[in-house]
Formats: sequence, structure tokens, C-alpha cells
Amino acid sequence: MAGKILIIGACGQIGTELTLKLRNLYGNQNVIASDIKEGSRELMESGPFEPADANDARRVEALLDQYNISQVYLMAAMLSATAEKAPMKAWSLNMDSLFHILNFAKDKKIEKVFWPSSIAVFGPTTPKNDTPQTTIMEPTTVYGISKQTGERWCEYFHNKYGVDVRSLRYPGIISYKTLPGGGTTDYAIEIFHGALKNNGYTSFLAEDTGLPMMYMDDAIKATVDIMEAPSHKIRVRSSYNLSALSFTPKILAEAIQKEMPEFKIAYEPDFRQKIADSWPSSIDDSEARKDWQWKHDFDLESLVNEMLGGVSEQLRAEK
Ligand code: AKB
Repeated sequence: MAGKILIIGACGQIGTELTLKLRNLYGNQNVIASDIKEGSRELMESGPFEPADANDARRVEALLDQYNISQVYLMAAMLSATAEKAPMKAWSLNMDSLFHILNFAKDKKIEKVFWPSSIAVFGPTTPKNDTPQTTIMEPTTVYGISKQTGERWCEYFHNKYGVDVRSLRYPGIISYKTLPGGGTTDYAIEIFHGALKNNGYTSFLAEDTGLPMMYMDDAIKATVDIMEAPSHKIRVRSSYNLSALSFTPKILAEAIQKEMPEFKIAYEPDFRQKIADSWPSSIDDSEARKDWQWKHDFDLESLVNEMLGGVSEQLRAEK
């Protein structure tokens, strides 16, 4: 690798595990973490960290120069539920930060960009099951509108200026190392904390709300794989559909009950129900599987086992 890697938004749910994985693959000193706030001890102690606001183009440019950065992973974003409470702020964070990076890549300051999109690009008029790569997209959340717009700009910068930008439409990502912040799919993480702390959980989504989901290790594998694939294999320059599992709160609760028969679930849907109802239940990701051989490893049973094991260990360590 010619230059180093900069991860913007490195202390968030996906950023944390992505940074650790990339440090493991490419060497601790070659992967620079940055965020507005500090992250976990493991992240802060394993390699360089630079405080930076994703929207501060001058600060980001200074980091590109200081570290001779050739690849940027732009992970900073305001997620669906939080964004509905501050639409303009969400728009500014999600869009301006992307424009800065695309323009740096256009000016050849960086060679390769990863930018995450989401299943939120789809809306109520999209086919709900096995949602195809190319289909109707009329998102109704500000987060979804920002991701849909970002996809169009990524494709534009690739077609017009040859920018090597790669992107995935992440489903709900399930993990225990760092908590997510303000997503609609977060119930599927909270449920494990509820189960292990209180033997129960009240879901903010209704029992039959099916959504596409994925265990963190698969999401990280997909991110590394798409970035390592030869450029000619990346035929989709907006963003790839990406899928592993689909389940409802009821199905997830039953899978937890197999391991913890005393676990109880209740349902009190709130404003996030409407967001979830506007998204697909399952995704057709055959383009990613065909173009760069994407394949997931974790099924529902292994996801539940990993989460119960990981969260229990964390709770033990906190005592
Ligand atoms: C959210 O719920 O907002 C995110 C997402 C699906 O992009 N997890």
C-alpha cells in the first residue's frame, strides 16, 4: 500500500471495529483513526488518533498531508432516528463531509474512498421483499434522502472524474463492542443487553417488523473485500446491495429464548416503527456476490451466540 489509511468517524459502532481490523491487516501505524470524540481504550491505544470534525475540510486536508493518506473511509454520519430530530444538521453532516472527500479524491489528493450507504435509500414504494439492486427509490427519512443523494454523487464523481469510490448499502449491523447511536435497527442490539441485564426487553418495533440485518464481522469483511477488489470488478459505483439475514423482533426473541428460556419480550412501537415500515424486509445482493464474490458467514444462531457471549463478557468486566 503506497500511502496510509484515514478513518473519519473511527469511534462509532462500525468505525471502531473497522479501524481495529485495518490495523491488524495493514499495521497499526498505517491506519489513522479520527473522530470528534475519543473512542474505546483498545482503539486509542492501538495506533494514531487525531481529533477532527468530519465537516472541517481544512482539518481533514491537513491530516491527508501530514500522514500521506491514500485511502479514506468516511464513516461519520447521523443515523435514521436521530436524523429525524435534527434534519438540517443531519443533512449537513452526511452530505458536506462526503463532498469534501470526493473533491479531495477528484484533485488526486487521495486514491480510494469508502463511503457507507444504507437500506434507508429505499422507501415505501420500493418492492419490500428481495429488493433488487436497481429499483424504485423514494426514501422518506432525511437519513435515507442523504444516503440516496450521496450515492448519486459518488457515481457522478466516478463517471465524470474517475474517482475510485466504493460503497455498500449496509443493513442493520449487530455488534457488542461499541454501541450504535440513533438507528432504527438498534433494537436488535438493545435486546441482548436487556436479556442479560433484566431477562426482558421492550421493543420499540412491532413483533412482525422484518428488516435486513448482519453481524458486524460480516459487515467488516464486506468492507475490506470491496476495497481490496480490483477496480474493474466494481461495476456499481453508486452503492451495492448487501445482505446476510432478515428477521423480526419476534424471531430474534425466540432465538434468544432458545438459549435463555426465561427471557421475556414486550412491544411498544414508537416513531421508529414508521421508519422501519418504509424499509425493505429483505435484500437481493446477487450483484455484490457476482462482482466481487461477497459471501456472509453468520446466520441467526451464530449471531445470537456471539452476541450473548460478547455482552455477558462485557457485563462481567464492568462489575
Ligand atoms: C439505522 O437504523 O439508521 C442504520 C441503518 C440501517 O443504516 N442502522
